Amino acid sequence: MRLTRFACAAVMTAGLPVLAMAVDGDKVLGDFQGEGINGTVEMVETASGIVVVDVRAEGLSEGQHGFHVHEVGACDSADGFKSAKGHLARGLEHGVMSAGGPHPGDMPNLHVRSDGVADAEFFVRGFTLGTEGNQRILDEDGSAVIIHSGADDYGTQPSGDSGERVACAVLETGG
Ligand SMILES: [Cu+2]
Repeated sequence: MRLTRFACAAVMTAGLPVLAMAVDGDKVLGDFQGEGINGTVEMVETASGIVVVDVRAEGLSEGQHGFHVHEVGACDSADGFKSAKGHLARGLEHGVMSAGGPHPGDMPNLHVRSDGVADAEFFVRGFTLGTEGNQRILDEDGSAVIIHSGADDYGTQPSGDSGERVACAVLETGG
């Protein structure tokens, strides 16, 4: 039985009321590492099975950046984050444009404006934070989230022609 509830709180910021929404459920968290890049990613699985992804990162170049869950929970900048291995694929093809796709770990491009900040929240149906099933990301060797240098074209194999890996976050279970 998965514990899920929604909690909302009105927060006063600079005199403006801001509705801060916290989603409770199975959760994983990660801190990005990368040259001059800082940020966090949080994923919460809701009662519907949809995962809410909340990502914020700074120090990125302007433009679109491929954003995926990769197979192994290891981020080593010395090897260009190759230690995270390929996409969490589970026998599927990469990209929403592929008939045999997408990979469970495929997510939308992050859009970054001139201030170098990516700040996004979106829903994912492709993977689960549970420990069973073919679409689980919390398997024996963990998983990592990678931000790429360029845009994912959502079709080219195996990673959407999205370029080098510029940031990496190992996913860890959180409270
Ligand atoms: Cu990737």
